[in-house]
Amino acid sequence: MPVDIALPSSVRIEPGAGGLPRLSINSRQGSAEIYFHGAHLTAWQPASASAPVLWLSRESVFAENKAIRGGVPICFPWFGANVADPKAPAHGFARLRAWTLLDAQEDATGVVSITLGLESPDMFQAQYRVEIGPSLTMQLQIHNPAQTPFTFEEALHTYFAVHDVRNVTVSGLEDTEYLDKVAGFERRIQPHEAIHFTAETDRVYLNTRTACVIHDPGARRTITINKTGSDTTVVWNPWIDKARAMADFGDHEWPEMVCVETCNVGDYARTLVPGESHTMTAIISVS
Ligand code: TA6
Repeated sequence: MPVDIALPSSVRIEPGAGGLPRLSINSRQGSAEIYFHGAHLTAWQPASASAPVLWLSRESVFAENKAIRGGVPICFPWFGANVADPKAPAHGFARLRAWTLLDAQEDATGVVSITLGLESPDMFQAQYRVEIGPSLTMQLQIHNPAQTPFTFEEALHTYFAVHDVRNVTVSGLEDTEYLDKVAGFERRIQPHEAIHFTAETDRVYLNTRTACVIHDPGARRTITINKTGSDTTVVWNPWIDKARAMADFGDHEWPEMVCVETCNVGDYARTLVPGESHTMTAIISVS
């Protein structure tokens, strides 16, 4: 992976799993790993945390033709199946491409900012900035360099590590409408209570800009997901059967994770006129 960017001492490029090159970040603010493959953040642990915040499957494949299972897959320029092309990869191709390192900085307090880019000249330019500090900021900016409008879906499909999802709740989406993928995308309303997990859960919450909080009493921590530039939030746990059906997901791993995904999907896809840009940001903090 040729890189002509000067790296701060806290940032190294090294061979990762499967020999895929990755950025390894270790500063006084914490540690992280980002693969060039998919600009895929696979690990983050702030100095204040006693355990990793992101979940990564022990069965994940690390190969150029496969998405990494866990961390933060970037779903772009579509989410889920591509209705126009059933043979196209689920969740778009951005997580299957090698991104380019555009910048790496460390500030006086040890906060490290990494910027990676991906472009398809006549379609889009994507820049992804990851800031590793006391909190984690992930910022996906999409620019339309073409002469025609560009419509896309996007998701930061974040897998969070939890002690046991059966004892976890997610607040912030009370009274919010959602599409229930487990029930054929039926439209439902979240009651005035936090989400709790008793079976496969796969929901697209609509028209919501609120912060979500993962309450994880087993790990004695809460994880807060603030967001800007995002109108939908996906919440997912595969539970037993779906976990067993995925080769790159351990049969017994499903209690260890929950996805809370910052996104713009479905009716909330974005359209950029020529020359326009859009930024979606997720800010993750642990307490
Ligand atoms: O975000 C939830 C979801 O759309 C689920 O339906 C499930 O398919 C998950 O994404 C993982 O998708 P992947 O293509 O990464 O296996």
